[in-house]
Amino acid sequence: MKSLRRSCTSGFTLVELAISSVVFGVILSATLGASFTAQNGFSAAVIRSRLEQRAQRALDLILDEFGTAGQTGLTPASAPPLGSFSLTYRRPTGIAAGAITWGNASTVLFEYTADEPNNGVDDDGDGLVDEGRIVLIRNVGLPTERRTVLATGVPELMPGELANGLDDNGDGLADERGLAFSVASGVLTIRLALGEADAHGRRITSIQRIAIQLRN
Ligand SMILES: [Ca+2]
Ligand SMILES: [Ca+2]
Ligand SMILES: [Ca+2]
Repeated sequence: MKSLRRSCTSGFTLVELAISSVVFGVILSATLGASFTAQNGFSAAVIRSRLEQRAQRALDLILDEFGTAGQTGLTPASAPPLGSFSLTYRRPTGIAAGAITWGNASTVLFEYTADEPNNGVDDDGDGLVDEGRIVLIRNVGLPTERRTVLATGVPELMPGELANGLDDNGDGLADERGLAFSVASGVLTIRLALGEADAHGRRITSIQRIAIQLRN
C-alpha cells in the first residue's frame, strides 16, 4: 500500500480508487435506502391520517343517526361475541291506543359494490380484496328511501380476523366485518376499519371504535 501511495502521490492509486468507489457506492445506496424508507414512512403516515379522518367523519354521521337511540327499536342488538354488519333503528314517536308508534327506519350497513363483488379477487385493482362500503339508508322501504355512502374501502373482515367462527384478533367479536355493531349492558359499540393500499401495494388500515350509552 505504502509503496503504491508513494509512487502516485498526485492522486488516487488504483486500489484507493477502487476502495473509494466501493465506499461511495455503499454510502450512496445507504442514503437512497434511508430516503426510500423515510418516504415510505411519510406516505404511510399520510394515508393513515387520511383514513383516520375519513373513519371519524363516517362515525360522526353514524352517531348523528344512532346517538340518541334507545335499546328498544334497535335491530339486531347483537351481544358479543356476535356482531352485526348492519344496524337498523326505528325511533319511537309516541303511544297510540296503548301501543308504541314508530318512526321511519334508518339502517347503516356494510355492502359489497358492483365493481368489487365478493369473489376473493381485487376486481377494481385498488390493492384491497372484496372491500365494501358503508351506506346509510333513511326511510327504509318507503318511496322516500334515501341512500348515502358514508365511507368506502371497508375491509370485509376486521384486520386479523378469519371467517372461522373464532375471535382471531381478540377484540371480543368473532368473524366481525370491517364495520361491526354490538350491544352489551346498554352500550352500543361500533367498530370501523378503513383500508387503502400505498404506492407499493401494502395495505394500510385504520381501526376506530366508539361506544354509545343507549337510552332506556
Ligand atoms: Ca372481489
Ligand atoms: Ca378492491
Ligand atoms: Ca374479532
